[in-house]
Amino acid sequence: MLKPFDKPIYVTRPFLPSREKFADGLIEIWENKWLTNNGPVLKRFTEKLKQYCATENLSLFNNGTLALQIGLQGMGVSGEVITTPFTFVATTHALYWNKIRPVFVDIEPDYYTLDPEKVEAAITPWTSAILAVHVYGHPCQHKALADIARRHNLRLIYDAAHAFGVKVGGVPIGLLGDLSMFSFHATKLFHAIEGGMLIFPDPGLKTTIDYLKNFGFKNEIEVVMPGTNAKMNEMQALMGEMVLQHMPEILASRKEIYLHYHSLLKDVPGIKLPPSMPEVVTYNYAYMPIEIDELEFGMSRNELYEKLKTYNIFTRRYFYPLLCDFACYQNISISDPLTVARTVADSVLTLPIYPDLSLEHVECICQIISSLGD
Ligand code: T4K
Repeated sequence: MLKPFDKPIYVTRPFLPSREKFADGLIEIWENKWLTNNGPVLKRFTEKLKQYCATENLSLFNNGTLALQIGLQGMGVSGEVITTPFTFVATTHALYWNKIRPVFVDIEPDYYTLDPEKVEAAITPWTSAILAVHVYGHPCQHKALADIARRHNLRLIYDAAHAFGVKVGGVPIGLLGDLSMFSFHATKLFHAIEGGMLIFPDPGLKTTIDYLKNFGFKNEIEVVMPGTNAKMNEMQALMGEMVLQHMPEILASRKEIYLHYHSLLKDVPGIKLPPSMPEVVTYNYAYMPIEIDELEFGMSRNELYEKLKTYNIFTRRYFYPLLCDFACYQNISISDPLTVARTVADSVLTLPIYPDLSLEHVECICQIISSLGD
């Protein structure tokens, strides 16, 4: 039997900038005595993100969930929204808090993003938008979705929580659609401890979104809409600013790890890997999903997940169970059988991937996985 790891290997670990540099940044914040509410570090971070994301139209938040919730509210999305069940719960929660009915349709089997044909089939007179997810950073089929949205006069909204740094045809992914939300949570390849960002092509949306994240205040004495409190603070902005400087190394090391996994697992019977990305995509290697075929591999996904824990390897079943199977969404009626989504949710396992994970550790993880199969 192969030896367990001495220390736990988690599905992810946050990238941390130098502690000394972060401490220098804290001195600046201490001197400013400005901790939140559109402070100077946040303003500087915003300008750097505008450059990185190639847009003027963005707004920062304390987390991605509230960013998406406010984005939907700001755009006045209502009625029914067609969305995926194969995502993190926050995607649907953002609809719930806007009193929008989610209509779950299936995903496609290669990259696990919304199947455009299923989207079109689910449109009703009450549909107002499509909420698609670039799950694992895999870009959705944008052309097909945008075509459907245009023909049926629907808004096209992306949950791009996993997709920071992804480009399609050289264009940053946030520029696709009517609105994109990015999560800057500690578990993401780019993070601000916690945080979120909205990007939107309509500059007119900015004022509304900025009011909504600050209680609806227009000025000291006017509240023009029922907003909430979803502002990013100065410590978050400082972390984000520092991590942003390291994006090229973060992406390069994730790529190396991802490709190493692929080369070591591609011939293991019963393990399916996502196909290589289309040429036009610059990927961010956000997650390392594999699918387990129980018969061929000789062990179920759940058994493998449990067995790996005995080796001190903590993989995750992102995203199982399907969202529509959670108690709070179980009563929503669904017409689509969600065949692909169900199969993927029951067979997928996301393996550890983060910049500090050594290639030697990747080799050990793959040896252990291979040894557990038949
Ligand atoms: N849409 C999508 C598609 C999303 O995936 C998410 C978030 C959202 C929307 C909402 O965005 P936010 O509001 O979160 O900005 C994690 C994250 O909390 C969540 O942000 C993320 N998606 C989701 C996919 O994963 P958990 O419950 O799996 O995280 P947790 O705490 O179990 O962490 C996973 C592992 O990461 C740990 O076992 C160890 C490691 N870890 C984690 C933290 C927080 C660290 O090493 N250090 C840390 O500080 O949800």
